[in-house]
Amino acid sequence: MINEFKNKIEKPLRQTTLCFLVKDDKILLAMKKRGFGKDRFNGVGGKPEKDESILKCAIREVEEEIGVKILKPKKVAVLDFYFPHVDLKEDWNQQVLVYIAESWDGKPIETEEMKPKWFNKTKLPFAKMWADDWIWLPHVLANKIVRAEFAFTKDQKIEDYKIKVW
Ligand code: 6U4
Repeated sequence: MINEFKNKIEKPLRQTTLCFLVKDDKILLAMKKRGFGKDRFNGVGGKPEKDESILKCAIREVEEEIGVKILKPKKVAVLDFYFPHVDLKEDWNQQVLVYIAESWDGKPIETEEMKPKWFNKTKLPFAKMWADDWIWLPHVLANKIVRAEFAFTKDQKIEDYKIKVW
């Protein structure tokens, strides 16, 4: 299923970023207030500006969306998301580079885009998150590296996936 759809996509997936702040047994998620993924808890991120590196994008997005400057973010996962039921022109298919930051300057604040909230790592609100998160996020929180691909149904449930964990 994923391979069949992949063959129809002629250009590389566009990349976006997703960053989680982690402190001891806590992880910071943020409620997305608008745009793609609205009304879900997620890490913080978005798309790069023209000619911006993906790492710079990760740092900028966290600063813009929750007001903190992350220090030494660590890349922990690469996730390809495919939406076979959405017109290619909508450009929903994307490769998300996931980062964890364990140190930062400032205190997370609510902005027009996101409302941050701390959760216990073992009590994540998966019912209010993207349908893929329960599959890969626990590995990342257990200090593993993840490479995965997901295809979504029309109503954004998981249709198919592959995951490799190191
Ligand atoms: P901006 O640039 O912030 O105005 P917006 O439409 O708000 O655009 P976008 O496209 O920049 O959002 O970022 C999408 C965000 O959602 C990225 O942080 C990656 C994340 N994301 C996308 N699909 C996801 C999925 N299936 N599971 C997940 N995060 C996903 O956990």
